[in-house]
Formats: sequence, C-alpha cells, structure tokens
Amino acid sequence: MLNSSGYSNFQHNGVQVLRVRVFYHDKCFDGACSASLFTRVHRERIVAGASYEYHGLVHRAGALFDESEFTGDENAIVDFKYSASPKITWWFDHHLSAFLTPQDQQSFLDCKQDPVCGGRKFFDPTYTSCTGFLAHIAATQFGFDTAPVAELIHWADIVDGAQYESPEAAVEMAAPAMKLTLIIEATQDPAFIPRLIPLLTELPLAEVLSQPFVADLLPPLLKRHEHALELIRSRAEERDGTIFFDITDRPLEGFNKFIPYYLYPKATYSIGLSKSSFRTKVAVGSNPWAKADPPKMVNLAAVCERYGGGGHARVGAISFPPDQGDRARAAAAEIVAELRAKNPLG
Ligand SMILES: [Mn+2]
Repeated sequence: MLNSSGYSNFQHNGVQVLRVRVFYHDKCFDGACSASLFTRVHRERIVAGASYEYHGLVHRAGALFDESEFTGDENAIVDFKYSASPKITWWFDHHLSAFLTPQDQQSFLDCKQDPVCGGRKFFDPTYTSCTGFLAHIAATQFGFDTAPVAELIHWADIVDGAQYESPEAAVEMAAPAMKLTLIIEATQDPAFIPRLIPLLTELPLAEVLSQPFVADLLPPLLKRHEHALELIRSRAEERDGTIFFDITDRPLEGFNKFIPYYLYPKATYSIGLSKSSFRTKVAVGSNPWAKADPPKMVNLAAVCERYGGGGHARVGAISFPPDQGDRARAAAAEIVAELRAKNPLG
C-alpha cells in the first residue's frame, strides 16, 4: 500500500516475509492493547502478510533499551519512551516523560520534519491511553475503522486513566478488563503477553479472559490480591491527605495501586515503597476519586523526574536497583513530607 517505502521488496513472489518487532510497555494493559492495535492497523492499513514478534519493555534503573533487540525489518515502540535509534521505524506514546534526554526530544522534532519518519512517529501526552491515541492516528491518517475495537479503546482509557467509577470497582475488579489487567500486571512468563496480544483485537475481552491459558492464571492472583490488600491495610498510614506504606520487607511482584484509596477514600496522595526481584520502587499516586481542586494538585511526573523517575501528572514512579533500598526509602520520605506539606484539602 505504501509504494514509496520499500514494502514491495517483501511482497513480491510471496517468498520474503516482512518481520515486524513490536516493543510495548510490559505488564501494562494499555501497553498490550497498544501492541495489539498497532498490529491490526499495520496488517490492515500498511502491509498485509507481515510477521509480528512482541517484546516487552520495563522502566528500570539504567539503560531502557537494548538496541541489539531492534532486529526487525520494522521495529515499533508503543506506549513507551522514545528511542533515537534509526532502527526504530514506528513510535506511539502518550507519557509526559516520553523523552529521556533533550537529545531524544530533538531527534523526535527532527523526525517530524521528515516526510516518511514524521508520518510514523507520534506523540500526544493529552491522550488518556496510548491505545486511544493510536486509534485516533490510525483512523485519521491511515483510514482504519476503529468500530471493531471500541471495547478495547474504552477499557484502555478506563484502566490507563484510572477512570474507574469507584475504589470498589477498581479493587473488587468485576469487569473482564480488570481481571485481564490483574493477570497482565502479574505475569512472570515472558511468553504470556506476546501470546495474549493478538487476541485483544480479535475477541471480546470476556472471551479473551475465558481462554484456558488466561483463565487458569486468575484464581491464585485473586488470592494474592486479597493478601496484598490485607498487607497494605496493616502498613498504610494516612496523615494530612497523604498515605504512606513500606512493604519492601514482603516482596510482591506488583499489587493493585488503588488499594490505598480503597482503604482511605478521602486521601489525596499515596506513596508506596515496594520491592520486586529487579527493582525497589517508589510509587507516587493521587486518588482518582478525591475532590481536590486540580490546580492545587502537585505534578507527580515532575516530582518523580527529580529522582530519575517519571510518569503522568497524577501518577508516577521511581525505580532504584534492588540493592539501593536506602536511597529509595530516603526519596520516599522526602516526597511524603513534601506532599503532606502541600495537602490540597488542608
Ligand atoms: Mn499507557
């Protein structure tokens, strides 16, 4: 379909198959949905008959990208930071902290001046989800029909934008998208999300969840969720509108980030210090249901950036190497003090 871009090399004779590698925000519902939607858009509107491989990316201390992984004929990054590598041919992101360095930002601005590159790399931090952003670009620039993926876009916006109707909806997780999010955020199997991704734009979410390779993972996670709820209930303390808890002594590979507001519905902010196998994490969030006056809200992405982290205005995180718990604890204590001093309800 794009005659000028070299795809004809891969379509003649039916011999050579275009290999597309899709790099996505790992263990994230929006990341998986974005990878699935990118695939469908690419297959339906860019080139048919390509093969797709999926590779998750995580925010961690140190280098985010291993450029030796960019081995596709095309390499796409969705819902994750910009890479200036010339091997990256597609990029879609909506994070405020999309650029690691001013050089990366300049690289993107230069790309937008180039007719080919500029038509394949897209950034808009006003979008709630990368899936919703990608759908908008696909519809307006590539003639993609978003109607068949409306459910996916709806739930990506709810999950990534934390737009649940209540803390109970977020923590009790009745909807299929919520249970899929629980599974996606918890998986330790590198083959699981790549297997799940294609289904997300092929089946209704309830049917994705009912696939045996998905459904079988749910019961132990629901049990672990109950355990995390009780652990955080026993550790969390709320003062001046800010909740703090430290569960680094009880390693968990992730937990529902709305538990603090389920426990303290009137709190504005929460800072959670937790430890997993590969990082000590300071999670800095704000209560999506709080009635605080938005102009008085602290920009949490900016707070996290001061410590080398990032995120969105209302939720961010900082990752430290697993052996630097003291630095993580000191950063968390400073942020707790800062947010308690700026209690928007106080
Ligand atoms: Mn996202």
